[in-house]
Formats: sequence, C-alpha cells, structure tokens
Amino acid sequence: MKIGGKGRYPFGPLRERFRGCMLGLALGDALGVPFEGRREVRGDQVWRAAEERPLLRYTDDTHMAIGVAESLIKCGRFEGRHMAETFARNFKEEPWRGYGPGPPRVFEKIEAGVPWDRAAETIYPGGSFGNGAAMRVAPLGLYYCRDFKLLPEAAAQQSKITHTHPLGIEGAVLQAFAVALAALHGPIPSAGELLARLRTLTGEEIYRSKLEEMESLLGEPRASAVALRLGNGIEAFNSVPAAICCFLRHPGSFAEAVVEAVSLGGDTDTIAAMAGAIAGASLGVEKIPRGWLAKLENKDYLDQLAVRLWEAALKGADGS
Ligand code: F2R
Ligand code: MG
Ligand code: MG
Repeated sequence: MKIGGKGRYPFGPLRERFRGCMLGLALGDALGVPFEGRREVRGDQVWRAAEERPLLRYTDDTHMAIGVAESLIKCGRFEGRHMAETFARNFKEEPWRGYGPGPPRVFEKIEAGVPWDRAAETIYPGGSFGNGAAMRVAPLGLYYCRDFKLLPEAAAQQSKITHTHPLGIEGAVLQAFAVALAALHGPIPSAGELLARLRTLTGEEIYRSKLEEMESLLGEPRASAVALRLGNGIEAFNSVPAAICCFLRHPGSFAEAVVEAVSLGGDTDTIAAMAGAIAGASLGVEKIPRGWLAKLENKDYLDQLAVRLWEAALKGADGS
C-alpha cells in the first residue's frame, strides 16, 4: 500500500496500532521524565531506570492526550469547546502533572467564559510555540488517519486551544500526520517516502529545513548529532523533528526509538512521548516491551481509551 494512498483498510492490525500509539505515548513520557533537562543521557541509564522504577508515571503530555481522546470519543469529531473544557476539567483534577506555564492560564480563561478559540491568543506575544499541542495530538492523528483532508485542519484547531503561534500549530500538524501515516501503513517501507509526504505539509522554513536535514541523520551513528542538528528543546520546532527522526532511525524497534529519544536530553519526556506515539502506531502494541507496559500508570484506562477511539474512528462520524 502506498503511503497516504486509498489502499485496503487494515481493520485488524489497526486496533493494535491504536493501542500501541496511546500506550507508546504514555511510556515514552514516563520513561523520559526522570531525565528532563539533562544535556545528554546514555541509553543504558534509560534501560536501568526503566527496570528499577516500580511504577512508570506519566506527565502532562499523556494527561492532555487523554483529554484529546476522551473528547473525540464523546463528540465523534473534533469539537473545540468540548475539548477545551475537557482539558480544563482534567487539569483541575490533576494539576500536579508538570504542565507548561501557558496551558493553566488558558484553562482559567476558558473557565471564565472566554471562547475556546480566543483564550490562548494573549498568553505569549504571537501565541505559544511550545510543544504542548504536538505532544498531545496523537489520538487525533489516529482518529482522522483515514481522512487526510480533515486531519490538518482538525490538528491545527486542537492546537489553537492553547498554542496559536504558526510554529506551535505546524509542529502539531506534522506530529498528527506522522502518527496517522504510521497507523494507516504499519511498518514503514521507506523513510524517504514518509519524509517527502511530511514535507508537503510544511509552510514554515524551519520545519522544511529540519525535515530535509533528517535524511542525512538516518545513517548517522551518533545520536548526539540528532540533538545538535534538530534540537531537543521545549519549542515545537526543536522537538517534533527530533521525535520523528528517532522513530525513522529505528523503524523496527519501539524500545530503541524511545530510548534514543530520551538519550537526546532536553525535553526528554515530550520527545520520547512523541517518538513513542509514532513507533507504537507503526509497530502495534505487541512490539512494546511487556515489562514496561506492566508498570505503566493507568495502563488499563489508556488501553480502553485506545480501543474506544478505534471503535469511534470506525464509525467515523465525519471521517468516512
Ligand atoms: N513544563 C514542563 N517541564 C518543566 C518542569 C516541570 C516540573 N518537573 C514540574 O513537575 O512542575 N513540561 C511540559 O511542558 C512542555 C509543554 O509546554 P507547553 O504546553 O507548550 O507550554 P507553554 O507555556 O505554552 O510553552 C512552553 C515554553 O515555550 C516557550 N515559549 C512558547 N511560546 C513562546 C513565545 N511566543 N515566545 C517566547 N517563548 C515562548 C516558553 O519558554 C514557554 O514556557 C512539555 O515539555 C511538557 O512535558
Ligand atoms: Mg511532560
Ligand atoms: Mg516535556
């Protein structure tokens, strides 16, 4: 099947890829968080931490992705107001998940009655270009994986709840597409084809040049070169390309993609959450190490959510 083409819809494996994506996102987040802010991390440190920790606890990345999934399941489509209110309600229940500084201020405004598509406008000059909209967008990429016409607009709109800067929005669109292509296609036949598809979505020079640069990093032995050339920071343009690259450098191994994402240092939970979401969507839940899954916080709820999202996507209120 050609990437993004209208091939036969692989019903059976798709369910396992939805599960792989949601659980992979949460695991990347949980495995990355102990190393947040480090300059560089060795792979063996990540493996050891995963083995030694009794519980793999996730952060805001997964907490917000849960909100995206809950809203899509409930509404059967993207509904901005509902998703914004879901984020605000979930934040109130668990404000300690390590949220970025902007979103809680947006939620306050939403609760005060500011419309969902206006609340984020004044938090940062020009809007936020943080990676918060990209880190949570995976369930929407799954939900709209059969509809490449609706997907970019839905990804951009969900971004605007908290992130209105064009660079924050484009990062979320790219991450949503990477997840959608991975879920639809499964194991990727060619990194070049996926990158070419993603390049057609870029309007911003920084993403275009980083996607171009990525091809030369696929055979690069040193992971540190990925952080050096693509970034490892909290800004969407310094983390979304790095996450996609970690997946493309290890397209057949969920564990290696996620461990490498953490090893880049910087915004480790978020880069690993995004790499884990793409790798899980491509490879399916069966390729995620069982020992890690067994220790993941709220594993059963995340798994149920993935299956319910898959069922909702099959009904496809506006996607089929
Ligand atoms: N917040 C964190 N990590 C900090 C440590 C948390 C601590 N461990 C704890 O437990 O409390 N991680 C989470 O935040 C990131 C996502 O952030 P989000 O949602 O994008 O937030 P925000 O505030 O919109 O943007 C983040 C930063 O980006 C810079 N920035 C954004 N737009 C800007 C603009 N227009 N001009 C200048 N700077 C801009 C600012 O520095 C923002 O603070 C994820 O890593 C998640 O894991
Ligand atoms: Mg986080
Ligand atoms: Mg983070």
